[in-house]
Parts: sequence; structure tokens; C-alpha cells
Amino acid sequence: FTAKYLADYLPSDFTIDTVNLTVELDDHHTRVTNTLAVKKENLEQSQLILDGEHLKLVSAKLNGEQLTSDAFEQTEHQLTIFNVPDEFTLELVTEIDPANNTALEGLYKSGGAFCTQCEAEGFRRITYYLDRPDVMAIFTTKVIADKATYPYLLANGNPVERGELANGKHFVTWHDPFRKPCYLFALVAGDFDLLKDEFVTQSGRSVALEIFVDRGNKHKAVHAMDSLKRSMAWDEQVFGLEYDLDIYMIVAVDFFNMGAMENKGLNVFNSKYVLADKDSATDTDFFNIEAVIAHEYFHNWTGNRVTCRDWFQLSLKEGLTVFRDQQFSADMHSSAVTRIQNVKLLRAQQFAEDAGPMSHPIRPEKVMEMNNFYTLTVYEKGSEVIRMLHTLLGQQGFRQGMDLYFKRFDGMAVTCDDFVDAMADANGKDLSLFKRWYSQSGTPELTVTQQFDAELNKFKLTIVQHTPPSEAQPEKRHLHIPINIELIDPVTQQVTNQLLELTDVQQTWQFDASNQPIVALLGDFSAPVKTHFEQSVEELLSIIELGDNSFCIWDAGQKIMAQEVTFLLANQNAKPSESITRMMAAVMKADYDDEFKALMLTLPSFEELVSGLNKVNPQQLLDAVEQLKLFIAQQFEENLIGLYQTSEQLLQKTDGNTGDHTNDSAEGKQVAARSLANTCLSYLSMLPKYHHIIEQQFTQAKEMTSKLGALQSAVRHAPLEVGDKILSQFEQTWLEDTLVMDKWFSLQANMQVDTIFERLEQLMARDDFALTNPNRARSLIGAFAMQNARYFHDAQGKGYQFLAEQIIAMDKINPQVASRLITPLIQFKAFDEHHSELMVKALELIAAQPELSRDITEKLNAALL
Ligand code: BAL
Ligand code: ZN
Repeated sequence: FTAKYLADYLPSDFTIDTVNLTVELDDHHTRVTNTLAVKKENLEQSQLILDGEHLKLVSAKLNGEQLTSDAFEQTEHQLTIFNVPDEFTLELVTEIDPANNTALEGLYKSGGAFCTQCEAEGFRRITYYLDRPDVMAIFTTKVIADKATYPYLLANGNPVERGELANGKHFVTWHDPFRKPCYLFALVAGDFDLLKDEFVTQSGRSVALEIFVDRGNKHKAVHAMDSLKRSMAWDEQVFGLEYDLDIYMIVAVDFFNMGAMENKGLNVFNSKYVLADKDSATDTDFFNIEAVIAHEYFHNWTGNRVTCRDWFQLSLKEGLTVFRDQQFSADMHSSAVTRIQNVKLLRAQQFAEDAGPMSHPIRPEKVMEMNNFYTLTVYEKGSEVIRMLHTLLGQQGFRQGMDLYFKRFDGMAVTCDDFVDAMADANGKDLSLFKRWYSQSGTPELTVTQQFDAELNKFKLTIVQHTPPSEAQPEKRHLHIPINIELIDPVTQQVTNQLLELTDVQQTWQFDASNQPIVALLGDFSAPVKTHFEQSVEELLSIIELGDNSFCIWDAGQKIMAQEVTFLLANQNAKPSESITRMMAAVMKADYDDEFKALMLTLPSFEELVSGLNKVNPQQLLDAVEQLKLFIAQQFEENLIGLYQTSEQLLQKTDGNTGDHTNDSAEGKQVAARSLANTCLSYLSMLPKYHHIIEQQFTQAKEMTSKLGALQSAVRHAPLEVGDKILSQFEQTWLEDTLVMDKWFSLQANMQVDTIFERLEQLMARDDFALTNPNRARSLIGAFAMQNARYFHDAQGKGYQFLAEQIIAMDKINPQVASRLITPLIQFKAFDEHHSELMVKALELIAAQPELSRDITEKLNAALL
């Protein structure tokens, strides 16, 4: 396998004006007739090289003439046509086998339906094409299939013709008037329930909204539909962006590699991000569905109307669209809680990725398998980079930049530099140094020192930046970093805000201050960095008590908790210190809303803690966390039970009715109460005398969030009998619901029992477990490796070995999913020698297999360097 480099980019020698596709669907012999209008752009070039994989070429005609065998050459990945004229029509007929396509790229079957996934390079599995995002064409697609089995035939754009054919078949022809790259192509055929609605745009155009789901699930699409309408309205209000076709369709399928896909006018979604009702989905599911629906909708402008020149620029559309969906969620819900959740994800997972062997800049420079770069770095850090622009330019300046971006580039395939230039030009701001965020990998670290001169009433803050070197970039350079600070006067309790711009390795700022202020650093987490700033517990408590910025308040609490864990880790026989008691007492008495209080009470996750430590022993870390959690449960038992009961009372007053749960609604308050109740239950279940509450909550709950909260506490902290009893009741109720059963598999994967490996084997032997179903595989194998740290990091290496074996099996079926599962194993450098050696052994076991995919090979090459 060879890598591609950003530096080697060249424009295409050919362009394609129009594509006419006729797709005659059949399980094993789908026939694709592809008629292309091709134009030579580089007149020196005599041969046209098209991408194509797993295709059987049936016939090839140039300008209506059959090509003779010496006029072209076929390899495993390409079709080369020699001596082509300057402009011509090419008609290619190929055959494919969708029913045996377990990789779920290109055209495949999910349940009884045909569907497609073309990003990044799946279109080449449907027909021969110039499969690169800067080749943009007008697509017309005729879909033909059996009418009884596949009553709905869908593709991009607007339907222009439909009719009946012989042998019970029918067809529908779709025309997409917007030029697009082939990765945005989609086709769906199946029998569905259809939920219909309408949205009237700000200019008064009516858009038909259609969501297709498996039969019997129509009521579960209502939340997705409401979310779609809210997204459409928000994009008009905040960015002035209106939808452009007459119809917007979403199809939910059970077999899907990613979350969802923004194909023009025809989104295909993992059913996990569409289907929800109050019985079967948690508040988090409702939140995530709204966010993913919004994300894919927002792509219509940031991704589809303006797309990427090449795949190295993926963050151009993904970082920007994640930022847009985060802002939307913050507007619909608590902005503080939404922001903290964004940061938790970044710190837990992106920081780990950036410290591991696959560390890459948000605009990678070298790629072997593009599917490996749909990463937390490109998406989440990419979004943080956009957020920094938003912070530097302000909402209005950012909007001016967006307006200029669309004015310059609508209908084009462009680069990240083009985007930043639009932001700079619209605001007259020099962003040349800022662009380094796109080319440099790693998490920058800020070291902060302070100095107060009581005689001169001056306060000085010095910040030094440093990014640790990585294999690919041994010399890191300084970046342009926006740093929001709050200065809190401990005497007057006055709080002032400042935005500092760090543009050098080291800078000092001076402020007038009559008392030594307390600094709350990185308000709203204004930059994706780690900080080293020695602040006393008194200072951190003052931030909690006097600060204005919710993120800084939460972060001060997290810092005290993380310091406590570190202390217990270093002093194995010690007891938790006074600081944690003081902090928890402050949180207990503070007047926070329930959801924020739940976050303030929650200890940093295992992954968040690992990212702040060096070569940690995972078992000892888990022991320290459990010791601290038990201590808090014992010390604050009365507060916890009080909060738990108050939340439960609020929940019982009104029925759980998880419809619109935006922040101010009655439902929003219930969401918050459930979050607090589950957090308290998680502490209380550390104490055996409260184990009965777990079962009580499970039995009495009227919705899934509370049921799941009870189950999570059971599998984590209660005796096996309690967990097994309610898990079995849960299974009997939900056996027929795939998405709920995914939760059931995940709960089992999280069990804290020494027989976990036998349990995993038994679960994998069930009829309803299959590696060919990505959601199910992730719900068991992924949940075990990514959530059950205690047994994944088993001291004998059994957890690593289990994961390695599953990856080997999965790689033959679905390399993309296999490659995602390998993430926790390649991050071995974060752990002590004993564990990291066992992890490397597991990686070597995988590496010893013949015929590994390009996806896995790229990661193994990086990890086992
Ligand atoms: N473009 C792939 C799925 C997503 O990020 O929306
Ligand atoms: Zn996206």
C-alpha cells in the first residue's frame, strides 16, 4: 500500500460535465450504466485513468463506439482508456454484487433495502469514475427495481420521471441540478414507512421533508423531523443560509459504518441517529439525534455547496460543520453544559489521539487510507480551530467571514487556506500565524506564572507555550492562541474579562489591580490546549464560588478532583484530603441547575485522567478513582440521597414525556433532573445499603434514561445478582428492538466481573450478534475496549488479546469498523511498561496475519514503527 501526500496535489487532467446513471438493482448482479460527458483540461494528457474497485466491466463505448480490448487496460483499482479525444462521451456498463458487500462502502444491502455510502472513496465501487472531490458534475440517476419489494426508489435531487416496466419492475429518475463530487451521490431502494412534513424557507419556498424508516417505526421519527425543522430555521437565523432543493430526504438504515451521511438532498443515517421515543431512547440519544440531524443538514452549505478540493482538506467541511452543530446545540440547550460536554470529549479522546502514533494535523499531510482520517482531530479539534476564529473575530466578524466565503466559493471545491483567507479578508485581520493550527499536530501546553506587586498595584501574567515533539514533527513551532481570562478580585469580588492573544513563545501581560486577582483561565475553553498553572485549592475554590464563566467553574472542580486522584495514586495508603471535602461541600450548597450540578459532581473520566498523566498503571488509577468515589459517597451520603430524592420527586410529579427537550421546556428540566438523579445513584450504589434503590429506580422508571441509569449503576457497582436480574427483565422487554438491545449488549460489556471474558464469548455466540452489523459489533466489542477499563487492561493481557482477535475477524468483513476498534490498543504509550508491552504483543498478533486491510496496515505501521 502506498501513501498519498498533500504536497503532490495536482488538478485533474479531465473534468466531467454530466453523469447519467442507470442502476438496475439486483442482489448479486446489479447493472450500472454510466454515461459521462468528459472534457480534457490538460491537452498534453492522452489517457484517461478512472478509479474503480470490485467492479466487473461489461462494456465500454467511446462516442458510441465499442472500445476494443487494446484501447483500454483494467487493473484491480483502475480503468485506463488510451488515446482519448479532447471531448467525448463515455458509456461504461459494470456489474456489482451489493448483497455480498460487507464493507458497507459503495452500494450494499441493509436489511431488505439497497443503500449507498460513497464518502470518502466508495463511488468507485459503484462505477468507474474520477473519484476525487474536485471533480464536480451534474448527476441524473435512473433507479430500476422490483416494484413490490422496493416501492421507494430514491436518489439525489428532484424526481423528474417515473414509470412501470416489464416483469413487475418500476423506475424513478432523479435529477440533481447542483454540481457535486461523487462522494455526495446516494441511492436508496426499499419498502419503508414515510413521515412527511414541510418547511417554508425565509424566502417563502416550500420544501417537502421526508423521513424513511423501517415499517412500524414512523412514530420514532418525529423527534428527528422536529430537529430537522429547528436546524433549518437556525441556519437561516444565524447564518442566513436557506435550503436549495424542493425536497429533503432522510433514510434510516440499521447497517451503517458512520453516524450519518450528508448526500445532497438524500441523507442516509444510521438508525441510531433517527429513531427515538420516550420508552426506548435516553435523553442523550435525543440530544445526539438532534445534533446529528443538524450536522448533516448544515453540510448542505458547508460541505456540499462549497466542498473540499482534496481529502486532506476534510476539516474544511467537518471542523466547520461540527462547530456549527455545537453552536446549534448550545442554543437549543444549556450552553454551559453543551460546551463542557464538547470539552470532555476532546480531552478524553482527541488529546489521546494526538499523543498517540496516529497523531496528525487537522489537515493531514500524508494519508494511506482516507477512512482512517475521519478522526476526532479532523472533527473535534477542527471545530476548536474554527471556534478560535469565532473567538478572535466575534460573532459578527465570523458571520462576515462566512458570507465572504460563500460569495467567493459557492459551487467550488476549495482548501482550508481559502476559508481562513475569507475570514481574514472580511475582517482585515492578519491570520497568517493562525494558519499553523492547520499544519501542526499535537496538543499545545501552556505554562502560566503570575506576579503581583502590591506597592505598584500591578499584576503580571506570563504565558509560555510549548507543543511536545512528535515522530512526524520533531520541531514544533509557536501558534496564535486566543486565551480568555477572568480576573477575580477576592476582596471586592469583582470579575473582569479579557481576551489575550498569545502570538509568541512567551508573553507577559500587565494589569492594574488593587488586590492580587485570582485568574480563571481559558474561559469557555477558548483554545484546545493543556495548561500547567499552579493554583492553590483556595484559588480554585474562589473560582468555583466567585467566577462567572461556567466552564472555568467546572474546570476548577475537575482540577481539584484530578489532583486528588494523582495524590492517591502516588500515596497508596493515604486517605483523600481535606480539599475534596471542601470542594464537594461548596458544590453541594451552590445554586446550580441540576444538569450543571451533575457535571460538577462527576469525577473526570478514566480517559481524561490518563491524558493528564504519564505512563500510568491503569489498575492503580482505577483503584484511586474508586477510592475517591467511595470516599465522596460516604462523606456526602446525606447530600446525595437528598438530591436524589428531590430529583425523583420532580420526575414523579409529571410523566416522562421526552418530546421537545430544549432548555427552558418542562421536559428540559426533567432531563436535568434525570441527569442529577443518575449521578447521585452512581455514587450511592458504592454503598451496599443503597443497592435496593437501583432495582427500585429500574422498576419504577417510565422512560429509558432512568432505566439505563439504574442498569449502569448495577453493572458497575452492585452484586452480580442485582445486575443479572434486571438485565434479564430488560432483555425480555426489548428483545425485538435492535437499538435497545445494542444498549443491553453494551451494559454486559461493562460488567465488573472476573467472568467477563466467558460472558463476552457467550454474547458473541448468540443469534442476534453478528460482526457484519457495525452497531452490534461496536455495542459489545467497542464498549468493552473503550468503557470497561478494568478488564480491558487486565493484568495478564486477556482484554488486549480479546480485542486483537475480534479485530482480526472484523478486518476480513469490514475494514473500516475494524480500524476504528484498534484505537485503544495503539495508544499503548500512555500506560506503564507492563501494560504497554502486552498491548504491543496484541498488536503484533494482528500484524502477523496475512492480507490485512490498508486501513489496519496504516495504523499498525504507525504504532509498531
Ligand atoms: N461526511 C461524513 C459524515 C459526516 O461527517 O457528516
Ligand atoms: Zn460531517
